[in-house]
Amino acid sequence: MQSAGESRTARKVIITCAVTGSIHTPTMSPHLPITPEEIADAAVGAAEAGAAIIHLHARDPDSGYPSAAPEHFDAFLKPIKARCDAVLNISTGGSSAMPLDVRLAPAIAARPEMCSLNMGSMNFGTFPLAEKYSDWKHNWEPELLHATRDVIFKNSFADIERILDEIGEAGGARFEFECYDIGHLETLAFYHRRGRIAGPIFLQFVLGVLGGAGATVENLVHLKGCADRLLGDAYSFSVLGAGARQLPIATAGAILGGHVRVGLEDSLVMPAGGLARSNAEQVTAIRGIIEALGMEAATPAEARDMLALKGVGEVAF
Ligand code: KMH
Ligand code: ZN
Repeated sequence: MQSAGESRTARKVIITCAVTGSIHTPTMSPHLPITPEEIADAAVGAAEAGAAIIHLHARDPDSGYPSAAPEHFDAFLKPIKARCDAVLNISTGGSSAMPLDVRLAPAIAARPEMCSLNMGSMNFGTFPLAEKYSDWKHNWEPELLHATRDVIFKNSFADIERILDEIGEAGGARFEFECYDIGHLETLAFYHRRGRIAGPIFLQFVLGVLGGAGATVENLVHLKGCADRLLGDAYSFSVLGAGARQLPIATAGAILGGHVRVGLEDSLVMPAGGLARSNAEQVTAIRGIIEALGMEAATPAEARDMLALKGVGEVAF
């Protein structure tokens, strides 16, 4: 047993902050970053609050519509890189409505250190969000949400292999492997067994998306048990809970030995109620919990080391 005064090394927890995403729409929160300046400020604020990784999507600056146009990414990638040393992780998920070529264009152009990789096709229902609002800022918002009743978020085996080849092998990026259910873990393990995915694997458990596993501690414990059996010590994991259970589920992830993801992409609110006023507010909250549990937020340099990233000198922005 550790005695009083005995020194110990705190476990380092990587905080990822996903600052805007493609699920939430401008009507839902005035704090959702839309323009390149807002996205850059949100990213830098999150990094200053303790996020080591910033997960990035872009938006059309005029309408707020989710965008994967390389020029919309260009408008904030360099400015963020100039202002902080966080790892910049470019989404390859884009939005479920985008074809794969469109989704991959910004990551192919920017050659980032890290990208998301969604490990299976699925329903990705955001249409229940539309029931909460009536006075929309833009007509596209309810249309996009309702369209998810009949859209498959397509991530076929061929799509996954293309991302592994073009963005991993050729571009030098490593991945945030987004797994929403048990089948996605089986697919990840399949490619690991085949030698297509080298360790260290960074697995993101995505809980709470309609169409995937719900945001419960029971689901997280079960999924982690499956991942342990399938991947052994080849992986570390992070946890995101979509919606109001973001912080409790991230806390459970930290307690179970994992890393955490927060940000307005995944939840617009704070656990005590009310809108989060910034991404940094959510980072500060989870960082406080991590520190209260005797752990520490990993720095970007520590995250780069843990995840074997190629380094910021190797990106194309
Ligand atoms: N918005 C998350 C639930 C991606 O960017 O590749 C899923 C996500 C997908 O982060
Ligand atoms: Zn994302």
